[in-house]
Amino acid sequence: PMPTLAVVGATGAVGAVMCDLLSSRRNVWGEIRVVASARSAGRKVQCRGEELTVQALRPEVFDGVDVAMFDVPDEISAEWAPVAVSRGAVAVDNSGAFRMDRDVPLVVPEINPEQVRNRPKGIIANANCTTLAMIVAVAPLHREYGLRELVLASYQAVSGAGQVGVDTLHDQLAKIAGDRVLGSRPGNVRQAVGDDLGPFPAPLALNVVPWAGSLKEAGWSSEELKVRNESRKILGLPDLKVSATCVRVPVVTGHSVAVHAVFGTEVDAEGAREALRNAPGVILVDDPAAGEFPMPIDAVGTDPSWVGRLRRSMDDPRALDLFVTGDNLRKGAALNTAQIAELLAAELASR
Ligand code: 2RA
Repeated sequence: PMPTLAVVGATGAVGAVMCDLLSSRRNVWGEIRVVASARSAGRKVQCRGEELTVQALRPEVFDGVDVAMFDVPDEISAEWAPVAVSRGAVAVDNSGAFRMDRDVPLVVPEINPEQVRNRPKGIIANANCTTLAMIVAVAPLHREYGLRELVLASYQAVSGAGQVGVDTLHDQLAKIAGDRVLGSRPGNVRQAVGDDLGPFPAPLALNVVPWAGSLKEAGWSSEELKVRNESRKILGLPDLKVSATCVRVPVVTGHSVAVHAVFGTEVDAEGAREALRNAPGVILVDDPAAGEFPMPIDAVGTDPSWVGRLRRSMDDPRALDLFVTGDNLRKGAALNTAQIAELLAAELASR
């Protein structure tokens, strides 16, 4: 029999993309159960051409489930992933609750697929969307040259903050449309947008906001620490130097990262391009003369990390500069989770 899958958080921004993906990827699942909070129970969701009824999150919903995916906030995952495991499922968690737990592997199938089998808690974690977009492109360069340091700035889309982030940006754009004075005087965008900033600390329309997540020690944001800690864990480089500045931009979907990567050996741009051309999950889009760069408007709705603007540093023969864009809801969330779940389905099938 084909394994049974539960999708927890099926009605959220990532859950909706997950249902799309499950409808378009090679089908490895028997029954699919869609699960959400009691508030969403009874709603209908389209998946694999079937209309599925959303079930409320409760322990019994995991009975008979082989793999349970969680696309829910940290505290819901922290409570419910162990419940799913206790009912016999393997949990694949897209929240931040377990990523840095020593007994939970942090898996990116293009990079460390073997880690799925190393799951003493029955839980496998999916990385943060910003880490994922970048790491798929950085890993092949690490294999080639030996990574020592990452200095990066992100350009993160509003859907990283969920559907409420998308609604907030579109509401703000509607409020400012047509007023050609906005953006030319201090404060006038703030006035036009009003007090409702949604999940963001400042207006996103006509602006960039150098902040994502919550305040942590010494002025770092939670998002910046995630990129550092998760990159180290995924690459198996506990001492990797990472300096990240995470920035929110008025883009609906598609996180981008400008990366300065320092390696242990000298690099050459053509060799790096060749490594990226051969890397799984990467598409090289690097023809500035033709106006071809990785950009969210092109990467949205696609699977790979788009990489371009690749240059060898002018001042350090061991460093590369590059720009990466990936769909934060797909590779950054639902797709990576689906790929991990498919590795588990293959493992179950081989038993
Ligand atoms: C964001 N990385 O973009 C977060 C979501 N997980 O807000």
